[in-house]
Amino acid sequence: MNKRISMLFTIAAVAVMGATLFGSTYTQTQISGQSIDMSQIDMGMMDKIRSMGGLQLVMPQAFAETDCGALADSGRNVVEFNLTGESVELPIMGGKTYNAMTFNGQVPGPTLRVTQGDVVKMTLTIPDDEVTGHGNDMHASQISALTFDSVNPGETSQYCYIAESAGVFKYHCSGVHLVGMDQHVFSGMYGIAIVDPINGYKKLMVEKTSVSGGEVSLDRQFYDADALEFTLQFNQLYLTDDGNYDAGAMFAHQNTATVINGMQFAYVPNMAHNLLIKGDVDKNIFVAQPWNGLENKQYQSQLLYVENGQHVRLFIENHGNEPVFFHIVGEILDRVTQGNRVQSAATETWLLGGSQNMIVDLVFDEPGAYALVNHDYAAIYTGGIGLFIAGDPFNLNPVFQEAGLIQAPVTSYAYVLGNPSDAVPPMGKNSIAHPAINIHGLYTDDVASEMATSGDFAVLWEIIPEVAGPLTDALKALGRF
Ligand SMILES: [Cu+2]
Repeated sequence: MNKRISMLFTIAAVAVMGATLFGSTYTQTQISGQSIDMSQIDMGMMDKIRSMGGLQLVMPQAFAETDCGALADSGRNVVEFNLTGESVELPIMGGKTYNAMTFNGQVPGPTLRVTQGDVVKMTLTIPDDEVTGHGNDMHASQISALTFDSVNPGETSQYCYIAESAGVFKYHCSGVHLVGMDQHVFSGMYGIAIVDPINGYKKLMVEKTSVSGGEVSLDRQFYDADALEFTLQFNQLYLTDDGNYDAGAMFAHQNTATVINGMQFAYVPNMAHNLLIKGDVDKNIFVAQPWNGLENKQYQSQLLYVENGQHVRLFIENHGNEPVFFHIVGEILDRVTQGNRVQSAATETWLLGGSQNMIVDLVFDEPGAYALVNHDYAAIYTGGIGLFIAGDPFNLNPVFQEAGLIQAPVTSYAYVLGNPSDAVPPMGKNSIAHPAINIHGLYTDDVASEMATSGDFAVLWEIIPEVAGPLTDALKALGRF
């Protein structure tokens, strides 16, 4: 470790310790800033607390509810969530790799999906040969922060909590007793938990207008709560040229890349799309296609396919140090929800600070390509962009039919090519199943080959070479090129 980096680590550690030590001072300041109206205080309650020995005695009782044994028999549904901390090498744009830290060999970590009121039994295992300890801080829980302390190599820890609040919640490594937390998170140790509302999601109302008898009037459209769902997790990379975490760059807020679900430009066209739309695998149809070729396997970029007139639900989390100005070029966000509360409707862009999330509901009315972006230009040009393709904007149904891939026209290309697995959450209370899911994401080869063996996913790097011939013939037969 060179001197500059080692000094920065010291500064990081001191900063974290400082925040921990002085946390109580901040709280004190905040409390003294408020005026307390004594007439509103329940004196009986105050006496009870005093007779119990003060607030400290009440607290352990509340935390005791998170005991795994007691919660297992509480009549609640128990969901097990098993994570393993693993340091691995993963690719970045430009044919290089970086030293990643992961939960279960993938970035982001697996998405946990539960229903409000479920018990989550979280088990974190750190293998013997892992180079460092790791912890896991689950934002969906409401338990003592001490629970999230790190686990040493060769050890396992477990805690349980009730997922009481609906919404999207981050989870992330807490470093080694908080030290290096920034390094572990920015190297890949983050993910989300989706907590579905116990009564399900709400119908979506979209305001439109219609014309009748020469008069324009409001025409509200209602969509069933069931939706086609995607997850989009924003973050940054702070890396040195040789792929190590650059703490100096992080402290200076000088990120080297913007990633969505762990990758820069993960959801842009690839050579198969070039072939279908331009008749040539080498003719790029988008300004940046860094993950173009089949040799990229699970890392080859893929597109996000939706139907027109379909209720689409996006679970979005900002894991990064920079704000996300979430916008979809060509669309309006029909509804924005945080927690289980609607924050906005018919809005163009919604701001997410660090470790903040939202659920966006929308409907794509017109066939076309729609770019989802962090509308910070520095973020867009460093990888914070992806494409939704709605309906059949490139008139490919005749091509797919001619090539014998489908019998009848399809309402989205997902029926032929599937949607990328890293953007598809587990099925929940009001999920519409994706027609097909392909293997895509910042996975280790072990994880990708396990997925391929399961038979649940389309392995496009094996399928595309088989259908490239028939597709080329179909394009020629239809006189496209
Ligand atoms: Cu870690």
